[in-house]
Amino acid sequence: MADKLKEIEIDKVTWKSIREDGLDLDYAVAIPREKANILYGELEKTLQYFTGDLSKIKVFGKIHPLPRQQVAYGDPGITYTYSGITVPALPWPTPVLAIRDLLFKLKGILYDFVLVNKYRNGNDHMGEHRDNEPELDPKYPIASVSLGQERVFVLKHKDTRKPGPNRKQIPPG
Ligand SMILES: O=C(O)CCC(=O)C(=O)O
Repeated sequence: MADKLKEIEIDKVTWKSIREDGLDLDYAVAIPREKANILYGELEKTLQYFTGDLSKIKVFGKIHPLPRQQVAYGDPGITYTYSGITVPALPWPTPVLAIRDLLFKLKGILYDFVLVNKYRNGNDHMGEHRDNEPELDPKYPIASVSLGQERVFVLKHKDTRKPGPNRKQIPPG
């Protein structure tokens, strides 16, 4: 697999960008479909998702099962805390390292941690969140690699929750 991703000619990857207030996003289809499918199959064979307490989150003091499968990999000793759980970074599996290497070639950043989310079906999801945990270094961009079926990725300005002309109280009736 690593060889397959190494074949990608990074100079030929076409990037697009969105720059808005509070948003600085570059995106591309960097992994051609055939390679992406092979990589997905390899990940399916290799990854084992967290179970037990590591597959639950705490929201407003209540424990809920995660509405997706999750596992984390990274350099030794790294942990990541969010929504009331602390997940340990397991040692990098080969196909995940191949993605890390590709990101290094594309962006010159050697990532030290990844949280893998698997959405088993259309009901699995990720809730609104800000990725502002203290472990995340704001100097480095978050990289997101999406494999499998097409899914909707929604980006919202943090102020959309504030009161404003588009937010009105609706009386009952
Ligand atoms: O699965 C995705 O692409 C979203 C992941 C995400 O937003 C996160 O893990 O913080």
